[in-house]
Amino acid sequence: MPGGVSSPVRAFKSVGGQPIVFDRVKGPYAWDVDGNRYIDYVGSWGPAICGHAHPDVTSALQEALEKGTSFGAPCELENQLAEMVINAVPSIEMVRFVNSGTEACMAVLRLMRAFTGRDKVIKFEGCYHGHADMFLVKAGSGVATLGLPDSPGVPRSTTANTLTAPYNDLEAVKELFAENPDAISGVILEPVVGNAGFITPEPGFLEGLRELTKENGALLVFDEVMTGFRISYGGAQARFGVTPDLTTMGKVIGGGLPVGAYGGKSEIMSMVAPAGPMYQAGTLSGNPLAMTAGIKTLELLQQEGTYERLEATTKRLINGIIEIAKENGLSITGSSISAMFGFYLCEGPVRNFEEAKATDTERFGKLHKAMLEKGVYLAPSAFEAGFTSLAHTDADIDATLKAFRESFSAIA
Ligand code: KE4
Repeated sequence: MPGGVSSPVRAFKSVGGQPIVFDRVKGPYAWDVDGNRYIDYVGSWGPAICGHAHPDVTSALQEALEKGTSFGAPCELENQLAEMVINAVPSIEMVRFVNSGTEACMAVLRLMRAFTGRDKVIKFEGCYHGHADMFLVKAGSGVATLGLPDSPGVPRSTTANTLTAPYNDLEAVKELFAENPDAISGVILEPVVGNAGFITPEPGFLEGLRELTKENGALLVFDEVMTGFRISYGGAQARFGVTPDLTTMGKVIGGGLPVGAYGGKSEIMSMVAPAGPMYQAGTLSGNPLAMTAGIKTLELLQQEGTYERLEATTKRLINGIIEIAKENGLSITGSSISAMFGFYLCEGPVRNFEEAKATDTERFGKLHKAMLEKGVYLAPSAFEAGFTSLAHTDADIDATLKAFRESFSAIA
């Protein structure tokens, strides 16, 4: 297996050392094959928002297993999850399930182009929309981590239609529209960036993009693969009150099984085959196991007080991290929204990918290793976000901050 992993960021390339091989996960914890326990702030990169292996999810899966794992035919469960997504996400009137966030973003780009008849798309430096060719331009996540601003094997012709702008820079987007009149199908972005570290939208940025796309007959697309059902039950769009035309989702809506989705206005989504001419398909899309895990996870998230709890837990964590780093004389800037957080080992503010690159990646590598030795598992890259869950208790946060105190003083 290339690099010994199934996904590059897991290889610890940017933090050094050997990756930890997991044996099992439960609640906020992961155990490696040597039996060491870690408090986990990756949560499988987002799906484990209710805690790993939640008993309600695993028992529902055991029941569903008896009825088979994949039908390749319509089943009630996909309609049930579709209804939950439609009822939760302001932009979504119709939704199509796929098997990963990458698939969802690939399909949504094809749909943007099909609906507008225009080929160009605007993305932002440091945002990651999966590994499809046309998005591998100044992408975030593992591409940033591995310093691969573009990837070999991606023809220039494919990325010629991908325009980029710095995150939080409305003027740059305005210029791109002026330079490419009637040629841009739309703008796609992470409404809260989790793939260049953690970057929040400046006040007015999302609203400005909503206006700019409308003025230019282009579509606004929120890639909520990471933020969906995490920033709030209705995603970042509900929390910030800005409704895009299309939305992609993944991670949480699969509850740990492979699910991606794209959805939006019926007028646009009805272009998707077989309702319309835009082709997209998938053998395992909407399979009953993945739908069951998604349904159960969203049911758990509907419980009273869920997002207040996630907000409080994560705020206490990030505020503690910043305070302790400063006590040790380290430069740090960081923030959190609901169950997502991030920090950079540099002076703030960090409003875009360029400013994020000021982070001290070498010192982050030392911190990551020190935290591992103290039983805390942080994302193995300075250009990823951190994830909390309903399973992280106050005691877990206290233990984590204790580990940060010891580690920051060791690396200061
Ligand atoms: P997947 O194809 O990995 O399911 O989703 C791609 C994707 C699309 N959009 C956003 C905003 C995403 O965050 C992702 C995937 N996120 C990374 C974490 N940075 C997945 C982890 C990995 O690549 O192993």
